[in-house]
Amino acid sequence: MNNKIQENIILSGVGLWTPAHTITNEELVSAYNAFADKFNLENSAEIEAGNIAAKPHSSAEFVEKASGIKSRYIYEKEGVLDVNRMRPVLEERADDELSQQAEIAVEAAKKALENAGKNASDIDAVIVSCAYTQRSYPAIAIEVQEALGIDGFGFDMLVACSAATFGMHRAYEMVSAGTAKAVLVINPELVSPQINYTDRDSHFIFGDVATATVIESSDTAKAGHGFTLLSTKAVTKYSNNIRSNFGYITHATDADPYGPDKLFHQEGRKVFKEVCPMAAQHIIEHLASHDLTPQDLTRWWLHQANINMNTLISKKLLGRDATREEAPIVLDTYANTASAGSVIAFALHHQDLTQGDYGILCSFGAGYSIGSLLVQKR
Ligand code: CO8
Repeated sequence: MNNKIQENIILSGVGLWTPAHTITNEELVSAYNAFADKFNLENSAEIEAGNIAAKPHSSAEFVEKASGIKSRYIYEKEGVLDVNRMRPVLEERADDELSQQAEIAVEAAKKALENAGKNASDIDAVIVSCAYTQRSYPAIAIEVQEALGIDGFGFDMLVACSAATFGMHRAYEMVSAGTAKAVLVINPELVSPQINYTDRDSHFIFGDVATATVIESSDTAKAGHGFTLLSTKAVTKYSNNIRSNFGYITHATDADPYGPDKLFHQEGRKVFKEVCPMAAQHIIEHLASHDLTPQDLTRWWLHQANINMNTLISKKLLGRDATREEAPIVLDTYANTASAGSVIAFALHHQDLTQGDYGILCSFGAGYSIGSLLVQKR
């Protein structure tokens, strides 16, 4: 089936907010290893009796080789490297203060508006789309709408790794249907509070960030600026291999609200094996619906979970390794930022494209969920 090609929906602005703090692999591993030693000492009798397993050391070399990650940005570093805490220290804010997530969303949104040449009065819908929201209601999007002075409406949506692309899909459809003229899609990925820094398998994977995009009609977009959003494609397939069970039900089940299963956990190997072929097939089908092949693309802004995944996917598509110019990598410094990875890659690596060049943004991961947007430089 050929995609209905839209020529009047424009991705006109992108914004990236990067936290001030960083944590290197070495810092993280050294804190984890100190924690493991302390745990093993405190539990030596139980470990010797074979009742619990000793915690093995993590290694900075393993992390870089297995994931491509060297460092990550973090909203609040205090507490994460403290062996007696192993989680960030965030203050509880009063109801009349801006929430942490709205704060970083506003920062990214302002940059996207500036990049698109828009004011708050030009926007009539706000979507906050990310892996977690820090509360259920009022929606973070409505708080951001208020903070920026935007009329119209806003809502939150959660689709884990594909929240950003799926949020942009909704904006595309709203502009296409005429229910909004210009939509701000924001991805405040404040994920560090959900990371189990005491789990060797996953303590290194994530970083915090916020990204935002403006999607509007060509009637209002600055002439020649931005990218025409040609079409979108999405697929989901249920999998328990990436999961977080944190939620409001815990209040009634009496389970530990912060137990290991309530935080991010995954079967990383299975995810790798199952998601890579799905993502490659998804992209091929999306391009084929436009009579395009992978060779016709100038740029691939891929999800940033693991460098080996991106290498494998681009190899399946191109029959060779993609160059860093073709498929930029940002996870070496940002780590996995949940749904924001492909948008960070787009924000940092799109300025050199010339009129008519094609590119694709594609997310893949938890759900499973895969979302892509085919764009063409105006
Ligand atoms: N240090 C040293 N050794 C280690 C470590 C470590 N930290 N961890 C594991 N090892 C050891 C293991 O014990 C194992 O040893 P042995 O062979 O003796 O048993 C060996 O290294 C290999 O272990 P793995 O098989 O686990 O390692 P992999 O090579 O598979 O690499 C990865 C692990 C990096 C996790 C890899 O499997 C991977 O990246 N998979 C894909 C993961 C992925 O994409 N996940 C999606 C993430 S979800 C998402 O993007 C958004 C979700 C929502 C946001 C949540 C925010 C909190």
